Amino acid sequence: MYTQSFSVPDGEQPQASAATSAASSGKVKPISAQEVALQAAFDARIDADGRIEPQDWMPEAYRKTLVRQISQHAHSEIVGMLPEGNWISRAPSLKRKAILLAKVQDEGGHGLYLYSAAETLGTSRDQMLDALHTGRAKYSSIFNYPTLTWADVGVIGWLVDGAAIMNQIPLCRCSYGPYARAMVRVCKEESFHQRQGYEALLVMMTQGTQAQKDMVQAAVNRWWWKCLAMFGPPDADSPNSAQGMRWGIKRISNDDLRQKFVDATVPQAKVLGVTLPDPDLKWNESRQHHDYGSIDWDEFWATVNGNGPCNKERLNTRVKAWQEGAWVRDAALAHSRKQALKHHKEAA
Ligand code: BYC
Repeated sequence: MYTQSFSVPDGEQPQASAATSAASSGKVKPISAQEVALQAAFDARIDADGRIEPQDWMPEAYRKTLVRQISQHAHSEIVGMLPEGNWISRAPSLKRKAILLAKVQDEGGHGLYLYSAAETLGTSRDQMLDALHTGRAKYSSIFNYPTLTWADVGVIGWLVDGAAIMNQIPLCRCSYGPYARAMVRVCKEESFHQRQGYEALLVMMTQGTQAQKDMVQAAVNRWWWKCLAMFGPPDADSPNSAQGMRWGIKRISNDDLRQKFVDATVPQAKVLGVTLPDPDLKWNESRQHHDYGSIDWDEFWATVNGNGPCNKERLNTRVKAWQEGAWVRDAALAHSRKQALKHHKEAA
């Protein structure tokens, strides 16, 4: 049984649970037999690894967790357009420019699928974007670092998208239907993103000048540790993991995904001819995994909490785009009102 409703991380009281709920007055309010039955049906479906759909009853804590995770994921996609967008006008060839344009556009599309999935939980897109613009919502730490050279674009594809795929493949089996279905398409596109990044780096490493090879290595050095941190805090310090796993939202823990990513990336780095910047990185025969060094969690939390190198720039860019796009939203709404009126008149 998943009587998880009492463990909402921020202490907010769920609206319904399988037991009793404490009202703010301090009195214990018994919940109805109907609510108990609904919770039991929900738990049974989760136990059976079934899907929860928008019209189904769900505990408020489950809904809230999904809105948090899906909206943060959506924000990450649209903020994630910025570091690479920085290089569209400076891509080294028409081919690279076309590929990068398509990739950045895909990220925008991912944001839209994900906002739509979150909207099915009863939160509006305006509410979610307001949370982003006012700094109340998180987005992935990784997008608060600058893209200093063209090699950063390749490394983002290889490592950042590689980490994203590792994290997102299990989300295709998430218990919430709209999120799981959105992730199927997102993962297909992420796979193309990862390959284009790897291929761009491979060309530089096999056909490039020494200066280009050095540029790739420098970019790998800058991004490697940030990519490991992207999977989130260690399991022991991850307040949301246990509950997310019990609900079938998360399927593999932060540390296990990080380990899978390291194991998958080491042979790719070898083929590429780059060194991963970790003297402690080595194969551990008894664990059948690679050991790796310590991640700087202080730096991670500083970045998550708004003090990374590009946090302010990223947020200001999003707020400016939202403000400058107001006329487009107004025009689209006016057009849709006109269309509705026209159809109404034609039907009359
Ligand atoms: N950055 O208890 P935990 C992409 C927060 S898009 C910032 O482990 P949870 C791409 C976490 O939110 C990549 N914050 O949480 C796009 C929580 O804070 P709150 C985005 C992080 O939810 C464009 C607190 O730390 N992917 O790849 O169980 C171009 C404690 O963590 C981070 C997704 O969003 C972080 N890295 O697990 C290219 C995937 N890590 O919310 C590429 C969906 C943790 O309690 N999300 N935090 O205030 C997830 O899988 C999970 O939400 C996470 C965190 C693994 C990220």
